[in-house]
Amino acid sequence: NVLVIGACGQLGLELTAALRQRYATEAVVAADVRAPQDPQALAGGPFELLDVLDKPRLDALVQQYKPVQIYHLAALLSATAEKDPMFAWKLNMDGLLNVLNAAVQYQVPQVYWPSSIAVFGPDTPREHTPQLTVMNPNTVYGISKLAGEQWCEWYHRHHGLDVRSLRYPGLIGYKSLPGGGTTDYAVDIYHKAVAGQDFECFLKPDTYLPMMYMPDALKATLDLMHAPAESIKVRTSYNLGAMSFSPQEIATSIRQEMPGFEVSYKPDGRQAIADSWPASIDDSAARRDWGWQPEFDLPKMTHDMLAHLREPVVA
Ligand code: VAH
Repeated sequence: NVLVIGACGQLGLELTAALRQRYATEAVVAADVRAPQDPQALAGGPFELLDVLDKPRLDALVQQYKPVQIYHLAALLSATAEKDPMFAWKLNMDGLLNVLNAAVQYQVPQVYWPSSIAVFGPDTPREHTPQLTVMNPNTVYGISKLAGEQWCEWYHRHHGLDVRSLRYPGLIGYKSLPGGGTTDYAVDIYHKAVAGQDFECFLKPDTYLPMMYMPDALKATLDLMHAPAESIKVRTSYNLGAMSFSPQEIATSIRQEMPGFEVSYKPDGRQAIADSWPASIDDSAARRDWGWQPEFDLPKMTHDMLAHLREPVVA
């Protein structure tokens, strides 16, 4: 069995579907603190209500399903976390520690936990940000991800736990609506374009951020988790890149297919978060250790996103 915690989130919905394709649907247990909004989203496979802060409930599920892998995705993202720092720290940190302890206690062979480019801060080199560099995150989310990376490395060193992690860039997919992320303008912009609405962007037009199309993020996650343990040299979290673009570049790529699409810019508090993050990532360690290679660039992603969002919703 495989247990996905936070299965109803932006990444969770897609990763659960990808895991159910790769293994048997029945073998992938989706868990989240609330049932999915769209009952169809996780249909067909087992679903369990789980608040990852409820350690006895987590332990009971781990003992019941005896997972060979746990994907722990539940967290508050950057913008949301800034609005509720103490709960964000509790969920992001205690949630991770509950999972790491359960994995050691019940000998779970592998754990996956997502980190983020948010672990970098304003004094980190912004172009081709290295795997090892200055890291002074100034968001609650970034602080929790940096601390979480160090805990993962500690559990690997002290308990031999095979926990693996990726520093995701902004992730863009068509299966879920934008969440509380600073990069989520790049999800919302496609929904507005397909709905024939103009888009008001909460970042400046020339704000470059590292981004990745969801299929690439899913491929990277499964490639990492299936690489031989001896090839994994980074036990904090791997830098992972695919492309970087600005709001005006993604708007231009959409206009190639939708000429009349208009975008206005009204930066808000999320601009400061975006300005503290890198503009591009050096992911040579991931390419060296387990053969990382992205497939989607901006034109290819835009074409695929618009095609999927235009598909009539299957009733
Ligand atoms: C966020 N989408 O914006 C997430 C991600 C790198 C960004 O961590 O918070």
